[in-house]
Amino acid sequence: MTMTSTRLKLSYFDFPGGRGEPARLALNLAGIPFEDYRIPIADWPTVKADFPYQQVPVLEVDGKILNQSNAINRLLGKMAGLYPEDNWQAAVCDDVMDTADDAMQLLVNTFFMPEEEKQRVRTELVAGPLPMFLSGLNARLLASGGEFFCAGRLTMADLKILMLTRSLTSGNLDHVPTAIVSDHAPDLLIHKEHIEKLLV
Ligand SMILES: N[C@@H](CCC(=O)N[C@@H](CS)C(=O)NCC(=O)O)C(=O)O
Repeated sequence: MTMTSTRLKLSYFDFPGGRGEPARLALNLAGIPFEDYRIPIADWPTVKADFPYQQVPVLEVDGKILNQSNAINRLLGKMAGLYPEDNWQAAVCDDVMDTADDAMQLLVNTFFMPEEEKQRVRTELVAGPLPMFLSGLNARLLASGGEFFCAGRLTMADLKILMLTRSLTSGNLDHVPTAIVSDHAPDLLIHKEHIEKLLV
């Protein structure tokens, strides 16, 4: 697939996080032109049925549809030079991306809970499952040298983890203390600041 002949359209919600933002960041970092369809949340009920699984992100490549954020991340990561060429490093990149999704999904499951249940479930998550994922990811980062998650350079894995640490430190998640990252994964906080600087 040559970049010059490829028309790309990425559809995702209009906020700097979640499952679609790493793909947007990768395309922007590599200077690859694409149609950046940022769906206003208010429009979602109207446009949802236009997507094959009624979910986003969705990537169109010369009119062909690709679903699933990490399939999109792998394809665009390869096009952008942000996916490891070495098989083992690529597998580590996949491991980290999927783990970021598993950790974030715990919180996504609470988004539409009634307030009392949300508080109870999030308090339980903060007491066990989230620190477990964070300390595991912290160890993963240190095992690969502490700067990047794999291949000794910026990859899609770093962009995925940035979405997790951005979200957890944002203060937008009631009942989740923003210090959860510094308390359980101090190196992930340093990683966040380091990766944010590479994006500007
Ligand atoms: N496994 C899918 C999950 C996609 C997904 O859950 N997308 C969410 C946004 S992050 C969505 O479209 N939510 C709106 C809805 O389900 O109505 C992926 O990784 O792309």
